[in-house]
Amino acid sequence: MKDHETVPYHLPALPAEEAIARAQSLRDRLKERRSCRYFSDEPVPREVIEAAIEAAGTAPNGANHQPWHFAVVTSPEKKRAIRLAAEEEEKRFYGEDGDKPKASDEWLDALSDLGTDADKPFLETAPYLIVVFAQRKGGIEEDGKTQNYYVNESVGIACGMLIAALHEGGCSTLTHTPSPMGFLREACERPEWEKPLMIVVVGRPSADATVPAHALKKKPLSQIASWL
Ligand code: IYR
Repeated sequence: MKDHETVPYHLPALPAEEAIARAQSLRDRLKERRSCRYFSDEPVPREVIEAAIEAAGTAPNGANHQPWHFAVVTSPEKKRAIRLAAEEEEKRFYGEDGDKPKASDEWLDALSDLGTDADKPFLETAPYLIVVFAQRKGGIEEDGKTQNYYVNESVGIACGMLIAALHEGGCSTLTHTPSPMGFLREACERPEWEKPLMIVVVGRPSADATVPAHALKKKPLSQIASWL
C-alpha cells in the first residue's frame, strides 16, 4: 500500500455458532420486510428516521465522497405537491391521461401482479417521504465541482441500508420511483448536480394494508447464488 494515514481496525471475532445464528436472525428479520402501498398517518419518531439515515450514511461508496443526500419531506403542502406532480407523470406512464401509455405493454404486463396504478395517496398519507438524491459532483466537501465515482452503486447500497434500518425501527417503506422524477429536485430545493434516485415512503401500514401475493415469491438460494 502507498503511504497514507491509518487507524487500527478491530472486528471482534464471533464463535462460528454465534456468527451463524446472528446472520440467520438478521435474514429472518429482513424476510419480514414488505413494500407496502397502504400507509396510515400514524406518527413515527423522528429519531427513527434520523438513525436510519445515519445508518445509510455508513454505506461503502466511491472514494468516500458519500455522494448522497436525503431530503426528508414532512410538510403536508410539500407532500401534496409531490403527490400531484408524481401522479401527473404516472398518468402518462399508465396511459390514464387518455394517450398511449409511456410504459411498454411488456412493462405494464410485468406490473399487473402488483396492481399498481397512477393513484398515489400514500405520498400524502405517510408521515415521511425521504427523497434520495445522488450527487454527481461535490466530493466530501460538497463543493458542487469535484467528480464523484460509482454514484449509482454507492447510493443504491445506502438505500438498501436505509430501508433495512427503517424496517428494524418498525417502519413500513415503499421505494417509489416516479418516472421521470426531475420535478423532485425543485420540490426539495436541491442543486442541479444532484439527481433524484427514488422516494422512500416511510410510516406505519394502515390497519387494512395488504401486499401483493406475487411479492412473496422469492427465488431460493440455489437460484440466486452459485459457488465456484
Ligand atoms: N413508477 C410506477 C411504476 C412501477 C414500476 C415498477 I418496475 C414497479 O416495481 C412498481 C411500479 C409506479 O410507481 O406505479
